[in-house]
Amino acid sequence: MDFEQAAGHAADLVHSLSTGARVRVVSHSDADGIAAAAVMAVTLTRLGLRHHVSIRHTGSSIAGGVSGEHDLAVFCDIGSSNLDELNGLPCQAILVDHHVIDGGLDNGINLNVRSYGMDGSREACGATATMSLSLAIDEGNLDLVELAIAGAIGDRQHVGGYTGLNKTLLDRAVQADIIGMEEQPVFPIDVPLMDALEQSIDPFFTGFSGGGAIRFLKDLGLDPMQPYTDLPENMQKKLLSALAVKLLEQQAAEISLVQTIPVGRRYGILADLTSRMNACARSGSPGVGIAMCLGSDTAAERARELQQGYRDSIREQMRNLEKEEPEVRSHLTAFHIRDASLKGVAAGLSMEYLPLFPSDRPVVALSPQDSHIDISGRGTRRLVDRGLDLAAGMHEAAETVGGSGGGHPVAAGASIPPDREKDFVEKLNEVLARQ
Ligand SMILES: [Mn+2]
Repeated sequence: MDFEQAAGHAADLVHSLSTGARVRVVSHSDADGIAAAAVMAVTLTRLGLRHHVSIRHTGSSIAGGVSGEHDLAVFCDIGSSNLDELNGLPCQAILVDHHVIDGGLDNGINLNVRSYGMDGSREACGATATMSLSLAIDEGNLDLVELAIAGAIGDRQHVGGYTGLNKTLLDRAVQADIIGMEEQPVFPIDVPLMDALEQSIDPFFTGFSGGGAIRFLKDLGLDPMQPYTDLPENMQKKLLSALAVKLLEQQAAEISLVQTIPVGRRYGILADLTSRMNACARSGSPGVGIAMCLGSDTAAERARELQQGYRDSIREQMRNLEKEEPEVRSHLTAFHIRDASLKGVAAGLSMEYLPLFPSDRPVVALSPQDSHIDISGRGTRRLVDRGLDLAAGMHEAAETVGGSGGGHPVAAGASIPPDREKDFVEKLNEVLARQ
C-alpha cells in the first residue's frame, strides 16, 4: 500500500464517524506540531466533528485524556515512539508522523511517512503528512496548505530546497495561487532600516548594537529611519552588497541576503508564521499558536509579543557571545550559556555568524544546571556530508562520563554530571576527530 492509499483509508475512517462524534487530537509541542494540529482541527470542524486538541512533549506519556468516550484519536507529529500506548487505547487511532517508528500500530491506521519509503527528515513533516490526510478527507481543504508549509519550515525541511511530499504540496499551492514564491531580503523590509538590521538574528550582524547599525547606514549615505521598501532600486542594491561584504568580513558561513521564499495569501511570509508558532511552543503557550492559526486576532497579537520576546533574548545572547572568546578545539568549539532554552539556537547562529566561532567544526553549548550540565551541539549539512554524526558523538562522549546523549547527526544534545565537563569536551573532540 502506498501513502496515498493509506491516507484514503484513514479518510474513510474519519468519514465513517457520525456527526457529533468525539475526536481527540494529540500533537507535538513545536511549530510543526502546532501547524499539524491546526490543519487537523479545521478539517474536523468542517466535517462537523467535535474535537479536543492536546499538545504534548515527546518522552512523556502522550495519550492521557483519551478515553472510552472518544470515537477516534489522531496523533500528529508525535506517537511513533509511544506505540504500546497507542495500541492500548480504548478507541481507534490514526498516527500521522514522520519521526522514527519502532514497531507497528495494530489499533488503527499508521500514516507515518517513513513506513511508506519517504525520508521523514527531509521530504515530509508532521504538518505536510497531516495535510495529505486532510486532502484525502476533502480536496477543498487545500487552503490549509500554508500552515503545512510553515510546519515544514519549523522542522527546517526547507533547507536545501523542498523535496518529496513537501514539494508536491508547495507546487500545488503555488499553482492554486494560495502561496506565491517571492524574492525578498532576509531582514524585515517594512520597518526603519536601523531596526531591521540591528534586530536581525539570521543573519546576525556583529557590531550593530548601540548605534552600530546607524553608523553603518549613514556611512552608506542612507537614512536609518527609511524602510528598505522605500529605497530606490540602486540604493537597495548598494545596501545589499555592503551587507554582503560585512558578512564576509565576519566570516559568515551564509551570505545570501535575498531569498526566494513562500508567501501565503492569508498568513504572509510563512517563515514568519513559523517563527511565531515556534515562540508560542517554546514559551509554553502552544494553544496561542493554534488559536492564531485558526484566525484569532487576539492570539495573533499575543504570538507577536511572544515572538518579539523570544527574539530579544536570542539577540541579547548573541551580543554577549560577540564579546566572549569560545574554547576552540581541533574538531569543535565550546562555550557556556546561562539560559538552557537558548543553547541550541545560539550554538547554530554563533557557528554561522560570529568570527571567533569557526564554521568548519560543530559548536557545543554547555549550560550548567543545579544537578547536571545541559548540552546542545549544532553542525551543518556540509559537515554531515563529510561524516559528522553529532548524535553518535554526544552519545559516546556522554556515556564515557556517566551521562546520556543523542539526537540527529546535525543537531544533538547531552546531559552530564556537573563535574565532568572537561572530560566530556575532551572525549567529544576525540570522537569527532575520528569521524
Ligand atoms: Mn515534526
